[in-house]
Amino acid sequence: MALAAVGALLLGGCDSAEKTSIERLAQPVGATDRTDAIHSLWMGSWLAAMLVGVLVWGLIIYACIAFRRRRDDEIPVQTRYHLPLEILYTVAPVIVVLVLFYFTIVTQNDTLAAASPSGKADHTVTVVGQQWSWTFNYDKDPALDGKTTVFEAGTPANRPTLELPVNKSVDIKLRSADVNHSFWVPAFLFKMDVIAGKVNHFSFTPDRTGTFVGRCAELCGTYHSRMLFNVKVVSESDYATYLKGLRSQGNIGPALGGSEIDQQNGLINEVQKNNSSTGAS
Ligand SMILES: [Cu+2]
Repeated sequence: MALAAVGALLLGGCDSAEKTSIERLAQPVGATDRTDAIHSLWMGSWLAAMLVGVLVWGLIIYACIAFRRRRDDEIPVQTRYHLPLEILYTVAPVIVVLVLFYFTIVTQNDTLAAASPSGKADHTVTVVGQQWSWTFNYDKDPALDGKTTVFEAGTPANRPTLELPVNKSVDIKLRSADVNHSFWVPAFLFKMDVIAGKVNHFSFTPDRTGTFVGRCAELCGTYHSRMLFNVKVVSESDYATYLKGLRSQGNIGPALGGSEIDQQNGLINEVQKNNSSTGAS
C-alpha cells in the first residue's frame, strides 16, 4: 500500500514515455518477437532481488532492535560456530543463484531458437565486426535476386545502417575480421559476442518499423566507442529498394573484412568460392 502510494507519487510528475520506462524498470520497448521472454526475465529478476532485499533488510532491522545492548555492563549474546545458521548462509545464496540460472537458461533457449521450425529464415545477413565499424552483407537475398550478395560497409566517421524488413524472419551471422566485438541492439533486448575465428548466429523477426541504435559492447580497441550503427526496420518494398540501391552502387560482396585479415583468417578462399558460385568476379 505504502509502496503503491510512493509509486503513484513518483509517476505523477513525469510524461508517458518516462512512465512506461519506469514501469519497465528502464528496459527499452522491444522491437522483435524475442523480447517478451527477456522482458519477463528482467522484471522477474528485479522482483526476486526486491524480495530478497526486503527479507534481508527486515532481518537486519529486527536483529538491531531485538538483540541490541540493553545494559551498559553486559554485551549481547555472541553467536559463532552455529552450524545450522552457517549452512543456511551457504545454502540460501546457492538457491537464489540456481533459480536465476534456471530462468536464464530457459529464456536463453527461447531467445536463441531458430526463427522458423525449419531453421530457414526469410533473410540472412552476415555481419562483420572490424576495428572500428561494421559491414552488413545481405546474403543472396530473395528480396534482390536470390543470387547476389550486396553489402554496406561503415567507418567510425560514417555510421552504417542495417536495414531489415518488418515481420520477416532474419538469420544474423556474426563474424569478426580482427578481434572480439559484441553486436548489441538495445531495442532488441539482445547482445551477442562476435568472436574472432568463429561464426555466431541468432535469428528473430523484427515486429515494428523504426530506427534503432546499435553498438559494439566489447572493448575492442582505441575507437571501440565509435563502433556505432543503426538498425532500420522498414517495409518489404523499401527493403527491396534499398538492396537494389546497394547493387547499383557496386557494393557487391560478400565483404568479410580487409583482404589481409581475410587471408590471415583463411576467409579469402571462402570469398573466392562464394564469388565463383555467384558468377561474380
Ligand atoms: Cu568492437
